[in-house]
Amino acid sequence: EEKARASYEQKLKNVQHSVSKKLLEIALAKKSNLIASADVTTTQELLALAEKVGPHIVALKTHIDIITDFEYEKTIIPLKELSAKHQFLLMEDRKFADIGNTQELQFKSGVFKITDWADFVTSQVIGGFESLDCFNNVGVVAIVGMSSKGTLTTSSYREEALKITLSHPNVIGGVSQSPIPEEILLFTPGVNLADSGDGKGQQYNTPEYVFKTLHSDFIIVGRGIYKSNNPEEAAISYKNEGWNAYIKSLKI
Ligand code: 5IU
Repeated sequence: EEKARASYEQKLKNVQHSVSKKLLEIALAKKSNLIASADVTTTQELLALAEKVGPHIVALKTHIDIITDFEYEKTIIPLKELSAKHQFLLMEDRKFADIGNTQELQFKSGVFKITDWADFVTSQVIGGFESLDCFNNVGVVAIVGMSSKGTLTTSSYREEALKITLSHPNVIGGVSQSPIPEEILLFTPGVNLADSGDGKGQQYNTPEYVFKTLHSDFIIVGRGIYKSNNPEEAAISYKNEGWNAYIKSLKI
């Protein structure tokens, strides 16, 4: 069952998409496979978190529609500056789930104008292959499997979702709690060192488990970092745990 995983260097040689390359380059440069999920609700908290954890992460994952006081100029412009200053990418976890035309409007219009600032976005693939065509200026992380209790992403759903994930040129990887083919990147949320769940259906694993068993490429950590008394220290500890677990998983 246990087999050595592909290294970031090996993946870097094989990936085609520019966003996949950037993520792997940042991972190697920072010795980090950590994506911080910034599930905070004000611009001030978002920017403060980005400033603190920025140096230690490969990407900051946002839910931009939960920011109460969102203003493009006050929220996005400084966030972009922090991403350049600390060298991390912006991952908007929008989880698009509609027909292509509607997803395109949600991606390009409204107040958020995700197309103008996100480096990569998450999308369901339930709308079929062509629903992903509109994301041709960013990378897409396809939702293959969810971390929550009772999710409908059964093995037969995941198998079909993977067909789209592997064949669409805009897709750089998948979110899943199961292993996926090595040619794309695996992003795994539901990672926490202190808790096993949140009482609302979330289920947590450790970095050790996700690298060893799933051969994940990137761990996504939300409350483990932003709810911590010291988010910077927490980010450093998830970064180190994640990196050590990755190194170990190379040697199995
Ligand atoms: N997220 C999950 N599980 C999933 C998918 C997305 O937790 O299967 I798809 C998101 C939700 C939240 C973050 O933004 O990842 C995890 O946050 P916590 O570490 O606070 O649970």
